[in-house]
Amino acid sequence: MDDIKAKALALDSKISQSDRILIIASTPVDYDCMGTALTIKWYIKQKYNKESTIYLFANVLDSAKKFPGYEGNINQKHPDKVDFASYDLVILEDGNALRQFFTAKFEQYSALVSKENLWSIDHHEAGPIGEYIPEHTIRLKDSCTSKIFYDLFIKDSGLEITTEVATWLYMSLTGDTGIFKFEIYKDTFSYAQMLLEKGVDHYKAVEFTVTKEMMDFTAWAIQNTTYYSDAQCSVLAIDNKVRETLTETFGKNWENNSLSKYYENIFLHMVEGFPYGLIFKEGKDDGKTRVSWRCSALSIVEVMPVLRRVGFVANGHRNAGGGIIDKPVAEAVAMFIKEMEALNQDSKTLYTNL
Ligand SMILES: [Mn+2]
Repeated sequence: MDDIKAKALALDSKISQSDRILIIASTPVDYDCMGTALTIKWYIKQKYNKESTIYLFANVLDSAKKFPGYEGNINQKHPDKVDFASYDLVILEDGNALRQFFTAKFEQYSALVSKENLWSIDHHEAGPIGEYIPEHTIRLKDSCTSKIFYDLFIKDSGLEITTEVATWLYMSLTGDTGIFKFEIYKDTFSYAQMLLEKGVDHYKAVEFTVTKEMMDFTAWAIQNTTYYSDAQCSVLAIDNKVRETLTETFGKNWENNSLSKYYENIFLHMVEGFPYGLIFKEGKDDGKTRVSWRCSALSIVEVMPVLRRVGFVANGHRNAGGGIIDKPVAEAVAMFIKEMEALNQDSKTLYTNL
């Protein structure tokens, strides 16, 4: 913790010395990366009276663009259009891999920022960024990245957060905890209480509805899920043939609309006996397979190391994350399931029975 505080002080002093500051929000875009970016920008303005720029290099859903403060503050860019070397401070927030900030061509783009000028704030498991810039990585296990920023930078700064800032922080928190379902720590509720006292409207902040299309997709996905009992996994596998069916049913844009989000929220790891839920999807043109997973907080096996063992590059939290492998879907699923079955044979069960 002292080490973390020392790093926070060092970043604060870097902010005070910098004139061109860039904040990059992580991919996939969510309330936490947006709320954190806006809060950092607000802090830099309030404390140092300096402007800063927020970029993200990812698809942003229309629903995400409704995040308060998005318009006019958060800019969707192509990294080719950014003069990375012209910034004297670049802050990466809410992700542990360079790929989440600098796209698949992260080696090319991240090389344009000197390590001296690159900082990271994050609440995920340890990842490549921690190895790349260990002295500049502020990483703690907590509910969301914006809370880490609040605790280390704002809380004792004397700055008074407005209702708008509190709303960003609250939406970050409720977004990343699934409205207080997971990633709960001893101080999560006192923090939420403090934000409510700043005037946050809870119901507005957590308002969430699903489009009919997303609900239809959810029904399709549940029906097309495969259950692997011995591996205690449920798997939705989307290869290029399935993709064609989906395009016929839901139109060309089904992928950009992130139709699987609601399936992820309500289904993955919820079926008794299947505490590990995964979606494997083959890339349209590259033949690579992407995976995303959710598992029960009572699960015993950590999915990320298992995925890495079978060849995935995987990142995220213990109980939710994503990865990629240069293999077709069927092969990737088979390798993963085999590994999980072997673990189950050793331990008889892969989760804590209540
Ligand atoms: Mn987060």
